[in-house]
Amino acid sequence: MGPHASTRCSTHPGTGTRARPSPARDSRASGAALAASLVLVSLLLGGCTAGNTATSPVTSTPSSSSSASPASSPSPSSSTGPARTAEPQVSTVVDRIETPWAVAFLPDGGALVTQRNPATVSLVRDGAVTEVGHIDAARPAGEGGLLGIALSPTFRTDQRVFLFYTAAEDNRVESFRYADGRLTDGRVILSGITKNTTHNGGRLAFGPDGFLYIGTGDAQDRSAPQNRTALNGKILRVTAEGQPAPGNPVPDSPVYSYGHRNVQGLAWDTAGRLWATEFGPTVDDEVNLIRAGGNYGWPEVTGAPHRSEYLDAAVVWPSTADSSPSGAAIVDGALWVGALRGERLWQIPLDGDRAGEPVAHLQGRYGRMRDVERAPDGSLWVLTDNGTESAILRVTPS
Ligand SMILES: [Ca+2]
Repeated sequence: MGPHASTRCSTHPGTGTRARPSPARDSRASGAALAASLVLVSLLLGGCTAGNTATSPVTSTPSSSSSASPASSPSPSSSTGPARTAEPQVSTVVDRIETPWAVAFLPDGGALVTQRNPATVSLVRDGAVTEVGHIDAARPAGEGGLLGIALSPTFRTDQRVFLFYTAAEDNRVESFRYADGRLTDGRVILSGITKNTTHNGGRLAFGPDGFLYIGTGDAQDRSAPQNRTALNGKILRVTAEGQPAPGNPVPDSPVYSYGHRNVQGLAWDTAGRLWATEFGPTVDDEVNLIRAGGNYGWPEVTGAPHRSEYLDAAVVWPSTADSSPSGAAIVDGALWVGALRGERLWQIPLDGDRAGEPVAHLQGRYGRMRDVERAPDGSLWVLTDNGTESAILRVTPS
């Protein structure tokens, strides 16, 4: 199948490729387990039971010239830290759904949810889940499959929906028309993003500038993120037709920022600043404040090493066992981040271009969290990632 083969969308469940229903695991599981073990060892050696700074997230200003030092905060499970907020209220929207990965809200109040492994797009309305399309060209494997979704900023007039998925040859973005409960008229707008069983990126979001931003991963090619002509290890910025957006740092290139390992979340604040989450290796999960043309360091550096040639992360989790930050959304002046391995919802207060100390919510109560999106009513929808037993939650910050 050629890279631009059209994708047939079916409204019939059961057609096309089906993936194993078993829950997928992060490729970093063993490494993170090792890191957790090391932390445990350090705890035992240190003889401490609280105030474990080794696993506490730290924040830094994005400027490498800053003198900001890591916060010596207590562990997130401690109740003595500053600026704690009450646990948010949680209700269940969908109590059982297979591998939901991303959600986009329709103007009519429904929501479209991608499901990675069955490669289906489903309509969620009033708690009911109805399949509206199957991406036959998707080839789910490992962390790949049907991933991100974004609605056109002019959806009311053009009905276009954008999907990121892993195909036979590559990762790609295809737009469809969604009307009358069906996806039709598939048009591949960007292909040739290298795929792998891990590090596929996959997040899609339209920015306040009306252009489509695409988070990609390094697909285990460590040369790609620092190669400014490669599509992997980047945040890309393109038009709805997949062309490089005007004003990109390098003319006629879709690359917006580089040096990323595996971008998973994209969210803009009210001032138009873009914040992005990214998986670290076994250390240094990151939240980054994204600047056009910025180099975020991978694979040369991680975290916030204050090196002049790289932009520091705004938030660093030294242990990926605490986070593995995935989807993100901004509500009430805070960045809310769903954690996969961390199995919690992180609230990160934002103050201009500074990120405050992350606060953990719902730890261990709902399993892994894959996506967080702001719903039209101002609540957060959280998509959990527990294989066939995943759920969609409605979370209302207190
Ligand atoms: Ca980085």
